[in-house]
Amino acid sequence: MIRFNSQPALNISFVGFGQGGSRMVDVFASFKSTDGKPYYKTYGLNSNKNDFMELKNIPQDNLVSLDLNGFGKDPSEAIDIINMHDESLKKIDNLVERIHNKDDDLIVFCATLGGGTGTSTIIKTLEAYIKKYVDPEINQVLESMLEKQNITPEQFMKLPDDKKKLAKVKAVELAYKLNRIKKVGIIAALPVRSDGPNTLSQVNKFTNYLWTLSKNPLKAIAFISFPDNQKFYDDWVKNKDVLKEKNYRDYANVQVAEVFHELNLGTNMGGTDVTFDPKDFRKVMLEGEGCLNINRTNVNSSKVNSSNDMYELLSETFQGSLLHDSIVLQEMDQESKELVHQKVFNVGLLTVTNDELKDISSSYLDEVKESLSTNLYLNGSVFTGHVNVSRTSYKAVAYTFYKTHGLPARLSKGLVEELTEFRQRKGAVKFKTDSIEKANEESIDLDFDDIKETSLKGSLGSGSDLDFLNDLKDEVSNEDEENNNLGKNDLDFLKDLKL
Ligand SMILES: Nc1nc2c(ncn2[C@@H]2O[C@H](COP(=O)(O)OP(=O)(O)OP(=O)(O)O)[C@@H](O)[C@H]2O)c(=O)[nH]1
Ligand SMILES: [Mg+2]
Repeated sequence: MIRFNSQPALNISFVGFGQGGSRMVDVFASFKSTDGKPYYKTYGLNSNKNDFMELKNIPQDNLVSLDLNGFGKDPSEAIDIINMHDESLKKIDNLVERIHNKDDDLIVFCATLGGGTGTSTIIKTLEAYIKKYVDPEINQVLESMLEKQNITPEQFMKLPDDKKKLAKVKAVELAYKLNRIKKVGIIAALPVRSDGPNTLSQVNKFTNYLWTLSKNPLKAIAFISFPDNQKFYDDWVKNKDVLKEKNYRDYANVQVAEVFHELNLGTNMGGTDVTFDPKDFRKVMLEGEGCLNINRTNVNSSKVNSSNDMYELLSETFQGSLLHDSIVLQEMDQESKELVHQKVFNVGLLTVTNDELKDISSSYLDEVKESLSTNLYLNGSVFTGHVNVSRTSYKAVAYTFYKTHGLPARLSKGLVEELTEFRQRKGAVKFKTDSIEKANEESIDLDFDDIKETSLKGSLGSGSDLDFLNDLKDEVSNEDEENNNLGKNDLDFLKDLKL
């Protein structure tokens, strides 16, 4: 890990759900400044106390146990049980109150999807958080915006739906700018293929739901990141002789935590006009919505002789992803033969070299920026920065990070496809196992498009209580947001529509 000599650009609390999520947060909790102070506030939630035994760094007082007996890797059932269990709901509410504090810029929820506890509680906690700290703020801000425009609540209610939604989006933007809303980021790891069709099918549903929520500006979700355990597993198996982590899970947790931490410190180095401005880091992480794509690559310093070499390094880095399959941003539509683009929000580019390379011109930053602005469907700006570190670092490193409405390939078609392939492979064998047949049945009519526009009603679990899905009713479509200028906070546009 590169140890940047700086403080975090963003103050963040990390909350881990289930065993995997808590272990991931335990790595964030291990990062300490030279005076021994942790960089982050960290919390963990699990179904029973024993599950906390292997954690070393999250403060004991910040570990919440639902005192239930685990959920046997079944998130749908877990949701149903929690919904019926007042004690658990109360504990989740208390946790929500604890993690919301005025010093933070961001709260990040972490879970490794597929287990019962992590998958269900990340969703229950997110919903409780939005209900308590997001919805009321939006409503209050909206009320005062309407008051200023002399629009009564009754008049507002009579307006067309799309105008009401747009007014709400503007209220969210203003509430965020007034620092009345703290956004939540989500890190939701995807399971390995060998977790089997039942898990993949369940995770498919839950990622659908999280993805739909994440793209809805009214939910104030800063980003969602989908680290892929399959990728870490494959990497780990290939390199295990040289890696210090004893299994792919630890390797995954370290990869995820380190790159977030490096970005948070590396973008706050200050000093010269080429260093990254922490306010810009804030913009990349907190503005816009969607899937956060981070990449980091490096070359040996001896391979870098010119600004052009850095240009190559940075451009290549932008094409890939560190934590999952790459995300396709431009694709030829086979029918129309037109290039179709994924929406990309603010982009961050950061390079790090050692002192020996300090005379290389930083013009490559401008050149990569120019090329991205020309070629991408950008819904924001490109922010750049460069840092010199001491001679002891022998690598030149490039980081790229941005949010997009595109998804990692495995998620966009993979989880469902993997399941179908699994069924085909097993097709010759007569299956009697209910769980597999059920998994197939549930996923058979799912298509990638479902991830974008599905209404999830009734698709999670046994469906005895799906109240928590009701919020989806007021989902704001991408078009509303796209066709309007979110920079303006006033509601002038409503005046003409007043009834
Ligand atoms: N990246 C990563 N994945 C993990 C880790 N621990 C478990 N997993 C994976 O995460 C998925 C869910 O497992 P857990 O987190 O143990 O499950 P849980 O949320 O505690 O839920 P239950 O034990 O079923 O109640 C499985 O696919 C595991 O292989 C971890 O430390 N890191
Ligand atoms: Mg567990």
